[in-house]
Amino acid sequence: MKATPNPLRMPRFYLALAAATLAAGILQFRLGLAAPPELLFAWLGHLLGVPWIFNLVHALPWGLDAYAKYALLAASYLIVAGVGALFALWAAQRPWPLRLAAALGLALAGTGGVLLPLAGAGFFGLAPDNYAYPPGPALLAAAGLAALFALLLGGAAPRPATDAGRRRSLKGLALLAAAAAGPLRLARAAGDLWGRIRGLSPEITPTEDHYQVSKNVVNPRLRADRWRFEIGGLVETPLTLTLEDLKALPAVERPSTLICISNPVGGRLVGNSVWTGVRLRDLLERAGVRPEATELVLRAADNYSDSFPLDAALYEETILAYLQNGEPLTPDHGFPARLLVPGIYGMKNVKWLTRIELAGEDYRGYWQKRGWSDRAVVRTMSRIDTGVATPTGDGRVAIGGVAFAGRRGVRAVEVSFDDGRSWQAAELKPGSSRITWTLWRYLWKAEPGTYAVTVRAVDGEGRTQDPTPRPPLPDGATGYHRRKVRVV
Ligand SMILES: Nc1nc2c(c(=O)[nH]1)N[C@H]1C(S)=C(S)[C@@H](COP(=O)(O)O)O[C@H]1N2
Ligand SMILES: [Mo]
Repeated sequence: MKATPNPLRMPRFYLALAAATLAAGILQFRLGLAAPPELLFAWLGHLLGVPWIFNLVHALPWGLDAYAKYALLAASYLIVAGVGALFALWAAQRPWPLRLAAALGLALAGTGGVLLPLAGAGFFGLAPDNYAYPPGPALLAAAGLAALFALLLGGAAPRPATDAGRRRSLKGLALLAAAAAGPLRLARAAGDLWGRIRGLSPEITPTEDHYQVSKNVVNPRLRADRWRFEIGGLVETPLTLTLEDLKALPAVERPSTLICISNPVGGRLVGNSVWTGVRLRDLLERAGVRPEATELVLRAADNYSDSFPLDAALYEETILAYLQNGEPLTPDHGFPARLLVPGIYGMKNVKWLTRIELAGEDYRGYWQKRGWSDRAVVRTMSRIDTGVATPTGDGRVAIGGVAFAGRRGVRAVEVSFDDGRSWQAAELKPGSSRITWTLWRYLWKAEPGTYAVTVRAVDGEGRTQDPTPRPPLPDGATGYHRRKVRVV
């Protein structure tokens, strides 16, 4: 009897795994088809509940919380690979028709036979109407993947991996890691003091540094030529616009600050970009809002939905934006168009927007059904950006950060070196608007050492930031940011 070849030592096995993973990735990233692992994690999330996930993610140190989703995605691909490996162990010795049949069965059972009906029944915490899982393409894709996998897998005699081969793949991995590390930041050129304070956020956040949040493990990628935007519900004339139509309308351009309701005190889920788009009230005027309408329901291509009151829609600053910092929106920031409603937390700034409905009653959106605030008015926040003070050249040192108060504007920022017993006024960078954050700095003559600094802001209505520590869920975090700052 022949010795059983170990598939783990067959180059074809790894080729098959790589091909399957690549194909699954293409399906997910290009076609927006959810892979079974995404459903699995959506289901785990549903079981755990939002507060749990939230606490777990925010317990991660060193800013890793921002990458939690990618870790999940990586884990889900490992699961795909693991199932594939088990199958491979079994299949290596079988004739190819059997191999193919088994692979097809596995793939169809995984996607079509088990997961699709469960997803459709809302089993993954995804109501059927808020999750698009097109069965046709998904089944075809699963079958294609399985066939590829089964065909690539079999036949070849085991060939022991050589050291040279192993070294090659290590080198490949290192190259991949280097590429993933991304472009090196250019050192900030020395300029005026605002620009020289090390660690201080720039006034305008470059798009690649702007935080991203969405409910999706993998975000939708929409085609500009197929995108349609509709206004319906309680209007006189329902409206449908293409991207071209939208771009042909008079546009406004202005910086505006976006903050996620899940941003913890001192957190980085806040950014300030220049957005260009069409005033929502101009669009609503064209459609003719009926007097019974009180609320807007916004729907997006990822089957996300949210709502806000009609008066917020009529703010002069509320726009349907298609440019961020002068460039078309990136896919992750909502290409081709997203809503910006200043003063209301990020979740109501719907990305990949496809439809707005005027309604006469309150509507609970995706996050409201999961326990988050419905009013979602931005609370006053302030943050210390600098971990090390910057010498100013005249014997003093400078620290700084940002402060934001939704649509109320920032009137003052104060810092304390004695845990809030006494407060000193910080300087505000001139030129910020009511709907953007304000950069602040504080200069003093300091001996080398470590200082515990606390910051607080006063909003445009004269109200001091809320000092009570509260977690982000359900209404947004409160409490003062306190941070150790070194003077060297
Ligand atoms: N369609 C859609 N829009 C969405 C979301 C989403 O998951 N789907 N997430 C919201 C949340 S919670 C936030 S904080 C903002 C983040 O926008 P950004 O990624 O451009 O910073 O988008 C909002 N818009
Ligand atoms: Mo958010």
